[in-house]
Amino acid sequence: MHIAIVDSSRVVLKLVAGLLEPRGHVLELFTDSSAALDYIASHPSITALITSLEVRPISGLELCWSARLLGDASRPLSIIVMSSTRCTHTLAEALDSGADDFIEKPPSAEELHARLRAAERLTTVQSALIRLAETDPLTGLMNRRAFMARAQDAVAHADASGSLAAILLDIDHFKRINDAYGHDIGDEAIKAVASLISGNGIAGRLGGEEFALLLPDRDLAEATVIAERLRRRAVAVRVPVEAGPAKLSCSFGVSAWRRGDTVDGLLKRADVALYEAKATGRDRVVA
Ligand code: GH3
Ligand code: MG
Ligand code: MG
Ligand code: MG
Repeated sequence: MHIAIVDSSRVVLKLVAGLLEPRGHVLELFTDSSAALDYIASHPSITALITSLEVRPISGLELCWSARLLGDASRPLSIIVMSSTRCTHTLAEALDSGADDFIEKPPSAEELHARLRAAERLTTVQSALIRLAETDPLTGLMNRRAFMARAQDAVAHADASGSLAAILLDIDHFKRINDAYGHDIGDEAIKAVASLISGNGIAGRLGGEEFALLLPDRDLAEATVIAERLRRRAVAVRVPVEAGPAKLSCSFGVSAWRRGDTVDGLLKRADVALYEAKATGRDRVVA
């Protein structure tokens, strides 16, 4: 595990590190609790925090609380509090502040390893649940909720980088594919389109046979070129069915981020463009 360890004493840090390093854990040691919090906030690979309660400048309890709030439910992080007192009030306070577990200081090797194994079980389950909650089961793409969350980040990033483009696409006359070949072949068509767009940017399935693609650092012209390439590749898709391969096409709406834009604003313009692509004959890109 990638673990942050916080204690005001370098001697304690060294001792704990000496127990964990031989087990292959990657450690970040901090005497400053505020530096530890900054590090954890910017490094999602940290999945465990071991902290003493007696730390500065922010107290151990406050560190637990703040670390717990990072990314709320979408951030797997096991928090283990170390304290030289075994007072039940302190223990309860630590757990109420967001800690998952408590260990006496200095910890014994056996207990520390066992507590970390328990922590790892917890974060593994949590990561699996998060993946399930964010993934569209049919295509493996992000589902709408996960896509919208990522889109918020992408828009925030665009504020600094200056460019971001969005593509919305929808399979044309998809109902006819379902009607002609059945729902299972419809599903295969959806999967084929998903695999066309995955790897091109931040890709999500917004629902049914509608997908979204965010292209960080791309402008409208570049995104239009990408959409046009995807359109041609969609037309070349052949879903194998008994009655001859099923063909499909998609319509595309493209928009570019403008300063002050929200996710809704950006996607709304792509949606208007997509609507126009549908209204003017389908199998086309409108920017
Ligand atoms: P348009 O060109 O205007 O987009 O026409 P369309 O027929 O593609 O669009 P419409 O939105 O009217 O129909 C979408 C259909 O997609 C309706 C619904 O039954 C079907 N659908 C939605 N989700 C799934 C799915 O997961 N699998 C399959 N096979 N069909 C789905
Ligand atoms: Mg439709
Ligand atoms: Mg459609
Ligand atoms: Mg649709």
